[in-house]
Amino acid sequence: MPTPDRPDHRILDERSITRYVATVPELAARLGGGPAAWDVREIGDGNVNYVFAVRGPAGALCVKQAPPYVRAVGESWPLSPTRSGFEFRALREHARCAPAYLPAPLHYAPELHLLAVEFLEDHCVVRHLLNAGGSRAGFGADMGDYLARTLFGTSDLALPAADKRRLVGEFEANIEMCRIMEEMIFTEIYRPFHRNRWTSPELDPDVRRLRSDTALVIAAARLKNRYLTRREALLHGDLHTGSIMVGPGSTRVIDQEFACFGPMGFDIGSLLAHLLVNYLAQDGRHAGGHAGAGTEETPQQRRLLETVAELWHTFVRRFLELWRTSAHGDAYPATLFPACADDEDDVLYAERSAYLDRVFRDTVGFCGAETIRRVVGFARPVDFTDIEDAGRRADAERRALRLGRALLVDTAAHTCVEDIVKTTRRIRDETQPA
Ligand code: SR1
Ligand code: MG
Repeated sequence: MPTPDRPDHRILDERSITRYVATVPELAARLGGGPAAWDVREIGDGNVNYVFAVRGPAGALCVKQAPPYVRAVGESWPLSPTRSGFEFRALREHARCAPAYLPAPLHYAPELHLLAVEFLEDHCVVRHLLNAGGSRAGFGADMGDYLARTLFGTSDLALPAADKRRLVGEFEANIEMCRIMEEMIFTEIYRPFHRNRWTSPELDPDVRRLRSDTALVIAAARLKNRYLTRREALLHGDLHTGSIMVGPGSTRVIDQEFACFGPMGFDIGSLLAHLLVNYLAQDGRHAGGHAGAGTEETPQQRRLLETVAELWHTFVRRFLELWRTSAHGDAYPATLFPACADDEDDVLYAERSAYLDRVFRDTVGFCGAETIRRVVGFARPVDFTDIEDAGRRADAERRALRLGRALLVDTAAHTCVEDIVKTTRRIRDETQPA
C-alpha cells in the first residue's frame, strides 16, 4: 500500500512481504520450499518499525520495514524511513568489529526501506527476560566485550583518518533519528511538552522540581552538547535491554536505526541505565513492594548490580587489549608509540587510563540522563509501566529520578563502577518521603 504523503513508499503486509521475499533468490533459498509454504507474522513491539518473522521449511528470516512515521503513534508523527538504511549500514559496520554479537545482515532494499537479517531462533529480548525474573550468566561480560569491540573498532584508535571521516560523513545524515534523542533525552523532559508522560498525580511534585532544578538542567545541556559535538565512535544510538536478545550461548544486539557517531559513554551509559531501572523497578513488581530501608535485595537485584560491574570491567579489559594489539588508526600513531609487551612499561599506559577515565565520566552522566528520561518522557519502559499499583510504581520511579540526578549532577563523585553501584543501593535504601 503506498502511503499518502510518500506515494513512492509502499508499506508491506504479510502477503506483500511474501511476494517480495520470493523475488530475492538468496532470501528465498534460506527459507526453502516456495512462497506457499512460508509463514509470515508481524512480531514488532518497538516504537518505530514493523518487524516480520518469515519462516520456511529450511529456515527463517527477520524482515524489517520502516514506515514514514513513528509506528507507535502513526502518521501524525512523520519520521524519515531512510532510518532503515542507517540501520543496515551500522549493522554491517558493527558486524565487521564484533560479528558474534549481531544478527547477520542479509539484504537491504532502499526503495522499500526494508532490510532482512538472520532470524534469531530461540532468543528472547533481555528486557522481557529480566521482567520475568530471569537472567543470563555472562550477559555483562558479553556486552562489555561487544561495546569495547564496536566502539574501539569505529574510533580513531582503530581506523585511518580518511576511513573514519568517510564513515562519519555517512552517518551525519541520520538527522531525524538523532534529533529524537537530542530532544527526548536532554530537552523536552525538562519543560512542559505534549508527549511527556509520568505517573500522575503521584509524581507531579517531582516533575515540577525537576524542571526548576537549574543544576540538573545545566548538566543535561552540557551532555547534550557532548552528544551533538563528539564524533568518537559509531554508536548503536539506542542501546537498552529491549535492543538486545539472548539465546543459548548467544547475545545479539538489534535495532541500530538510531546509529550515529557520538561519545562512547552514550551507548555504555544507556545500557547501564536500563539495568539500574530494572533493579529499582523490581521493588515495585514484587508482591508487597519495597518494604523500606534495610530490606534485602532479591538475588536478581544482586545479579543486576554484578552485571553492571562485570560489563564495565570487561569493557575496560577488552578495550585496553584492542588498543595494545589493534591500534591501526591515526590517533596515537604506531610510528610514535611502538607496541610494548609489558603494559606497565608502555609509554601509553597512563594515557590509556586517562582516556578510559574520561569515557567513564561520560558513561556516568549519560546513564543519569537516560534514567531520568525513562521516568518522565515519551518512551517509558515496561519495567515501570507494568507495575499496576500506581503508588508502588511512583516509589520506584522516584528512586530512579534520584539516581539519575545523582549520576548526572554529581558525576565527579563517581570515579569507578562500584561508586555507581553504591549510589544505587543507597538510594534504594533511603526512606521515601510521601
Ligand atoms: C519515537 S520513539 C523513540 C524511542 O523509542 C525507541 O525505542 C527509543 O528508545 C526512543 O527513545
Ligand atoms: Mg529501538
